[in-house]
Amino acid sequence: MDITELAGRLAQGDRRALARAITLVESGRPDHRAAAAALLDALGGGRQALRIGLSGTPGVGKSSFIEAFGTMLTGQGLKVAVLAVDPSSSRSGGSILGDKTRMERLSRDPLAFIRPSPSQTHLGGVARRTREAAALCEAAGFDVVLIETVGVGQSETLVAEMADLFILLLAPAGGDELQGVKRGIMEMADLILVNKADGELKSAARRTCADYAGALRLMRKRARDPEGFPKAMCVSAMEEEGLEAAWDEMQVLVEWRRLHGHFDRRRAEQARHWFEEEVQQGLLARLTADPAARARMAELGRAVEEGSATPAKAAEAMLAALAGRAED
Ligand SMILES: Nc1nc2c(ncn2[C@@H]2O[C@H](COP(=O)(O)OP(=O)(O)OP(=O)(O)O)[C@@H](O)[C@H]2O)c(=O)[nH]1
Ligand SMILES: [Mg+2]
Repeated sequence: MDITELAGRLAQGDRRALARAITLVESGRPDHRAAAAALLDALGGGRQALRIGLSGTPGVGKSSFIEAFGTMLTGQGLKVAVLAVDPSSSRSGGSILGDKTRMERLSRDPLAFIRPSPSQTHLGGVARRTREAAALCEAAGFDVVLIETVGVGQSETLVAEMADLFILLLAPAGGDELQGVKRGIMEMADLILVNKADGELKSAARRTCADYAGALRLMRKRARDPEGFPKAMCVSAMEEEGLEAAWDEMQVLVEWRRLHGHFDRRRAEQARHWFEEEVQQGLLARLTADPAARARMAELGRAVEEGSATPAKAAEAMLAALAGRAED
């Protein structure tokens, strides 16, 4: 299928076209990369979905939450896409699919589209694929794109960089201590949801929620937030409690940001960030894929080892060589 036809079908919301297009952006083959770039270009960036990043440590209830929250949204007639960034290669390809039992309703829902993380180890590659897949879902007419990631390491930052809203999912803590959530991650959150606020865990969830609400109030105010945000709230994915309240808060926040120009500005900044990221990745790829560049790199490396060139001088020569090739 040619790119124009694929773009046309995708824009009509054809799910098979969307699945094919995502497969295309997942491919690392240079000809596929070129086709993917042409496809994204043909689709333009006209349609917007709300991109929601969701992070949380294993077992906190991300899959259960997405199942319940996603089903609530499709119940309102909204089209929901679910993507995942999974940095651990061992689980790749299985993280969402293996969760079919936890997302049983959503995976059968005609208004929902679920796509597992590709089996790629390189986090940068997964990030690009997810960002491009999110753009494809937007073009295909989805209203909400949920991007899930396991809360370990760098992946939250990547997801926050491609989302309009970033949600941190937590479980009720035993004591009154904060759950060792890194400050940097808290600073990215727009909403903290304490899940499992049901049954015996309910009072612990309320305490945890109060602790985090207090911690959030102590943080530096961000220009992109109205009064009272970021917020901490209790939810139960299992009992489907608090989901509508959480959705209401998300909408309040998004409306305010749209009204004050923060929404579009953030998207613009993100686009710029990904452009720079893409150039850097491209340079690195060139460094490893191009035999001439590799040879020059090895040669300069030896010179540095032998002491006949300083690291700074050799690096300068290497970068000049790469820049020269870029102009070819
Ligand atoms: N009580 C209670 N249990 C929940 C709730 N949500 C999820 N669980 C349970 O918590 C466990 C983990 O839920 P998942 O949805 O698989 O969690 P996850 O964050 O997707 O886990 P990973 O995919 O391993 O990272 C399961 O046994 C769920 O039944 C909830 O709202 N209340
Ligand atoms: Mg899961």
